[in-house]
Amino acid sequence: MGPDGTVYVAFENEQNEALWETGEQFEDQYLLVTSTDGGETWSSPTFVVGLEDGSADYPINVSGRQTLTGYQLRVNSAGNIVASPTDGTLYLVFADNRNGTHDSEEPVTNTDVFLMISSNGGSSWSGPMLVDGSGGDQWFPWVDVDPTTGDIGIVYNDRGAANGPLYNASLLEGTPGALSKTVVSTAASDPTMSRYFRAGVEGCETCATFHGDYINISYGSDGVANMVWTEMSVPSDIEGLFYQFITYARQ
Ligand SMILES: [Ca+2]
Ligand SMILES: [Ca+2]
Ligand SMILES: [Ca+2]
Repeated sequence: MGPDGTVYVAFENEQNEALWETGEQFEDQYLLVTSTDGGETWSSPTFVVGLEDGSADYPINVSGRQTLTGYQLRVNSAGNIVASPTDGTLYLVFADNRNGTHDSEEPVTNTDVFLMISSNGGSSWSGPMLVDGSGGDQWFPWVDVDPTTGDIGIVYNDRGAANGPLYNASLLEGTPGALSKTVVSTAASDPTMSRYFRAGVEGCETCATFHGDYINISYGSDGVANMVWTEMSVPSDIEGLFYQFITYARQ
């Protein structure tokens, strides 16, 4: 909700076939609807951005869901929208595989986090701005605005420079184009050695098919970022496998 009370809802759908590459069975776009009367009535949807997250853009896991290379976790491209409480600027984040091997029979992920910005209530947008283009996967982004400064924070899962077994929860803070990154997880997660949701497929027997959808950041009135994410770093009752815990941090 913007400082003038306008409500903004962003959502994905698969219906814009003009964005699909040859052979796609689905591919998402982000749309926006707004309400200026507290949700009594809503605008028609307007286009924000097309995504590279279709049926030929990600590997498929044992459950028939999109996943990341070397993992079995179900993932998707979704992020969120937030309106700055200080000046009403809209920020929308998502992650997709436009910088990986996509529209292929054998997609290889290098998903990245992107930011869309609107300074006129969603009438027009700038972006996608690449905010973390590291060579491994970055996914499940969430953005919020620090009400004391107007700066943004984006939390997301992060495999870093290359796609090994481990990932962390990372945080970008600052202004668009001048974001600084810190790792907020206490220890790296290993979703290939999971106590729960084990895929049971050859070469990835103990890979988790689910790691929680999604992770989140919310700034308090004190300007501190409150963050939650799923962490798979704590040894479980089965040797070598890790629990899935909900982890919280303030920064
Ligand atoms: Ca496309
Ligand atoms: Ca595609
Ligand atoms: Ca990446």
